[in-house]
Amino acid sequence: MIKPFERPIFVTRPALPSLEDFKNGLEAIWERAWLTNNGPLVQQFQERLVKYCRTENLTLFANGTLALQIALQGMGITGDVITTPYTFVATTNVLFWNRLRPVFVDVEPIHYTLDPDQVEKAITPWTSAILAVHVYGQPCRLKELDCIARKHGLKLLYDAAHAFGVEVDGTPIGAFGDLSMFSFHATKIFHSIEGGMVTFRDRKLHRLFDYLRNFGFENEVEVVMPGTNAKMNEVQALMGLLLLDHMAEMVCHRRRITETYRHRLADVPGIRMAAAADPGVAYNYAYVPIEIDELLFGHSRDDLYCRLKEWNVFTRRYFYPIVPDFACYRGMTEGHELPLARHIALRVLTLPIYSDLAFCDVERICDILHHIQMHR
Ligand code: T4K
Repeated sequence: MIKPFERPIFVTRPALPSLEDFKNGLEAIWERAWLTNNGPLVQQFQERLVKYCRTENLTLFANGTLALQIALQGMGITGDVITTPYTFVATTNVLFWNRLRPVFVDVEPIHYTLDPDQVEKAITPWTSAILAVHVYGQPCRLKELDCIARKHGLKLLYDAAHAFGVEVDGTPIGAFGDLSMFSFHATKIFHSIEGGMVTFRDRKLHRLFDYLRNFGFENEVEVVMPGTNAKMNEVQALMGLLLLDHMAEMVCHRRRITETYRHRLADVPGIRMAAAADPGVAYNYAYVPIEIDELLFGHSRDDLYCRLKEWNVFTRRYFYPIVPDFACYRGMTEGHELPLARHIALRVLTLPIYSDLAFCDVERICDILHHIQMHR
């Protein structure tokens, strides 16, 4: 007899370092009484990330949204930006904040990332950039997007919010395109409570981003451009530093969770796990998306989402609705029908995965899914 969980099982829970280590770090912060404005821990975090990401061209921010918003501004992107409708709304919001026009084109059905063929068809004289998303941490079709961007002289930016730690043929994912943004939000595989980072090709952007995230200050008496405040603080950096040591083991645990789901759900009619990573990709197992086929499963995706709550399992419909269906973006699809993005958004459910999710809990979630399917 399967029982509902005694406590809620959320789609994710933040990874946490040992409280002892965090307290020690806080004590040191207290002694220094240095909390923000490029403090020693932020500098140390930056240095550690330079090694981890294997690039000097990297800037830290208060969160991923501000990181991408400032990146677009700093790179001088104007006009139209071709982007994906299948993402978290922040990807599109940052375009709006830069007075850029999002041109939504459809996604491909394997990893749900921007479809390069659709991108090429949508290019006009007003297009200045492509903003693609490594959805659930799965790399976009990098070579094709790179070719298109070069051929048409467009900037290529990646929202890599989900993709920290991913490598393709031994190259860190942040090395592709002109710039990549990573989110270090508490719900991400790796985090600094809130936080964000960009990695970029053009090293001149370094100084620019430093100005833009710190009011445009050159020194105490000079402001060289109208910047904003998007600095990471010391407590954020402390969390990031402590978790970075555990990155490999966190990825390993998540890989085993994903394999358990894949194995246990293989024979449930109407449930299809999203495709595994392509050969050559070292994946970070950021999310566990499944697709529900209502006819075979016997319940719609939304019905399953509600039923799971009765068992105390809180999955998420990332990403439903698609961005152009939000009130503020409605009517902006201009002839691009987006059938695949809509189809996927109605079928995908992301299952719980996090660092301290026990394997017996994963087994129980699978038992519940079997049970719901059998009692249609
Ligand atoms: N681009 C993409 C593609 C993104 O996915 C995101 C963020 C961004 C850009 C922007 O990056 P940031 O500016 O956030 O750095 C969450 C996150 O808040 C958001 O960061 C993330 N994407 C998005 C996919 O997921 P919500 O609205 O689903 O969060 P929330 O509060 O409902 O949390 C989800 C679950 O996590 C909860 O059911 C419980 C659990 N949780 C959450 C928090 C905050 C905890 O257990 N503890 C916690 O502290 O957006």
